[in-house]
Amino acid sequence: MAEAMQKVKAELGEGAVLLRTRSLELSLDGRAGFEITAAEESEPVAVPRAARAAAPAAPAAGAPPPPAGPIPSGQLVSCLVARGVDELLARRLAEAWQKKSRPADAEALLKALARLIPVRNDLALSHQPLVIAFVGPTGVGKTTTLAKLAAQFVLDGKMRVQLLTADTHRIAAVEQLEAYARLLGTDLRVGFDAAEIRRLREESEAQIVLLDTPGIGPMDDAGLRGLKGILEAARPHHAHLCLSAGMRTPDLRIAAARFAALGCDRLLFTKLDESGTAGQLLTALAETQLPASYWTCGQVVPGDIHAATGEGMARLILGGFSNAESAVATRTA
Ligand SMILES: Nc1nc2c(ncn2[C@@H]2O[C@H](COP(=O)(O)OP(=O)(O)OP(=O)(O)O)[C@@H](O)[C@H]2O)c(=O)[nH]1
Ligand SMILES: [Mg+2]
Repeated sequence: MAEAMQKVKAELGEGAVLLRTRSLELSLDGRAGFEITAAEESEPVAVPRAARAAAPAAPAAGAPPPPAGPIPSGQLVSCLVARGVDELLARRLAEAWQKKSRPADAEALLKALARLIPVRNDLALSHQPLVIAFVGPTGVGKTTTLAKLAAQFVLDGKMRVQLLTADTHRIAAVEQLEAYARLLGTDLRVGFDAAEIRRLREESEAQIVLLDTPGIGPMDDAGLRGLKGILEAARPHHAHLCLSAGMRTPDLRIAAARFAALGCDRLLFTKLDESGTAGQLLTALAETQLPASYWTCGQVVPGDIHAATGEGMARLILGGFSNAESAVATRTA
């Protein structure tokens, strides 16, 4: 992969951006290989996404369009609830906004919501190695998201990246990460218990270590205790609690509370492309009081990820995924 990236950079320049990587079982000369799709930096990464957003199938089913013009105060709560915001929270927000001002127009609402959403995606770079953990319920996209960020660090080329996994329970979990490590040309270490994770962290000569953890059901007390032990051993500087936008609000609330108690410092929202609404994410933000770090919107590594901003999150919530995506695409184009 590193060699391939050198070729890509030689062809497209230092700013080359990886759009998609795909393992090929067999290449024409009979050896296994992989296919890379890359673009020059001046070609916005958002181009394929913008194209997708414009396709009729792309908008998540049921996503209401962004509100336009003034929203009558009597409809503010139902407008938020239709976008997935928990009713109690919607009432509290509507009351607070109505005290302040005239009928909320869509743009004012967007700005007010953006100010309410804490975001954080800085890195504590003074630490070496800087350890970043990805935790959360099963199947939310922890490993894929880790791979997206690892690819970005590798492409950036400024830091030596190592992958570390504590997920040795699920069948093929290590193989999944091995495939990414091979593609990215990074080191992968596997820790079978907390003691090994501690040792591997201490021995690491990387500048940044991305730690994958096993998916745990939020009601699985023993699993959560095991995860706590892993996190205590790994002492991550940042721990992204990954939550899927497809989770039901009551489940989001429980998962947010139980995982945040393990010491996560950021919320990372996944699968926005699969969810008709995003207002439910406010419940996780309100429950934990943690900032949002990133949101993901597809399976493409490393393309389908955005750093969270207050405005981006507010657009997601008020206008749905396709609206927020095209806003990002317009700005980067
Ligand atoms: N549509 C969509 N799919 C995603 C996204 N992120 C991950 N996936 C897919 O979700 C599935 C599970 O992803 P993983 O990264 O293995 O999830 P995980 O949380 O590591 O799973 P466990 O380790 O089993 O708990 C895979 O098919 C991913 O390609 C996303 O943002 N959107
Ligand atoms: Mg995983």
